Amino acid sequence: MTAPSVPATTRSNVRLLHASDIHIGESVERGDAIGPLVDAAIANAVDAVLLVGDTFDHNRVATEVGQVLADELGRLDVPVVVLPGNHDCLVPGAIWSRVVLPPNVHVITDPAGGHVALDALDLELWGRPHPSYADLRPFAGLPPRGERTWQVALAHGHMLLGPDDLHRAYLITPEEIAASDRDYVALGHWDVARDMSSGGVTARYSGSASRFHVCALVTFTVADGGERLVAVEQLDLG
Ligand SMILES: [Mn+2]
Repeated sequence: MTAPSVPATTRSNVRLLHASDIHIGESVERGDAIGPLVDAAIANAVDAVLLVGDTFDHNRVATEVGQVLADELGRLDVPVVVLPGNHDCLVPGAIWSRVVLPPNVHVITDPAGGHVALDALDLELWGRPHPSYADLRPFAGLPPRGERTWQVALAHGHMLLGPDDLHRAYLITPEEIAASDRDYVALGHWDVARDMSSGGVTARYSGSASRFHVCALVTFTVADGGERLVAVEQLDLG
């Protein structure tokens, strides 16, 4: 995770909370089940929160339940970037389209992949949301690295680690992570937290915030020499 030149004006430290697979509507029913995650984001003074898919278990979740979750996210005074997963995909009538989102919440909706730029953090995020229940390759169409110092990709899918994975949907390969040229790849879809770094690119499944009560705390630092440093630790939500 090194790069030769970083502008002197760059913020020296950016902290992200990365979570996924909360599955509200299945393992947990209430929209305020996201409360501990919001509390952890506040307690750790993170600069942004990433929700990398399957925040909701299905699109039949009652609008009122979804609104409680949206309102909980509105307690944060930092941006929240949401990538819809295969369970909460963007079909007509999707739960994400039925709630009123607070202004700090950004849902990536472009089926070809969309950017969120957070200028105050000198950070740019890209992700390809699940537009339907059909198969897709989450890294398809990943554009080249952008201009901002910190570049993150969000991807909700299944890591192809061996022949047994070939029949799975939503495949992501270690080669795609290695070639992504991102500072961090925030993964969702697996419930178990797992490091998926490849080819010098830091990548991780955060683990399910509801089933295993974990998430990832990601810290970006610009070293004195100008290198971009990425540190990831697991955060226990209790
Ligand atoms: Mn999933």
